[in-house]
Amino acid sequence: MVEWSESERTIITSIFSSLDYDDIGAKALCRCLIVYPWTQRYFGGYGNLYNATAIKNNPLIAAHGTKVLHGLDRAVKNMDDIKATYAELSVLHSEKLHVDPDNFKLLADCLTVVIAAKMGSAFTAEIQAAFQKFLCVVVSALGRQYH
Ligand code: HEG
Repeated sequence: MVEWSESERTIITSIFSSLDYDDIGAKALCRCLIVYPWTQRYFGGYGNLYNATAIKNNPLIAAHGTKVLHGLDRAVKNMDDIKATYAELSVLHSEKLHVDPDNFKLLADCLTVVIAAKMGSAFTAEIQAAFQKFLCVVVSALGRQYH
């Protein structure tokens, strides 16, 4: 069981309460698809992913980025049981979507970079530590149902 301090809980809740889901979600997913191009293979039905410009202008990718970020809301609301919260989503990514679980960490890191860029100097070491801890638990939970 993961232990959260009050200050970690406050940091995570406050990051998500002031988040622009459309902007950050799209930027994080775009960054992942551009920096780690092999992650594009799961989005074959999403139209033009030919280069960075095409990816950034693709409305289906932007919408999916928003959806993924809203997927994280559930972890924020259930910080004490992220594992169970994501059991079903993990099964979906494993058995139906066949997403390699290594990719969860890549997307999580892209999200950290995008949030850090947005927050600038407000993204202190303490905030970074709490945020990366949170994403680490999410990544682990999403990978739980793989076998
Ligand atoms: Mg996944 C669907 C969340 C990483 C590829 N992802 C979804 C859905 C959610 C979600 C909430 C919708 C599920 C549904 O329709 O019931 N994804 C989610 C999170 C994270 C993640 C929270 C990690 C932080 N996903 C991820 C990664 C890839 C991926 C790294 C591939 C590189 N997700 C993926 C695909 C779909 C979803 C291909 C189906 C999209 C579709 O149906 O159009």
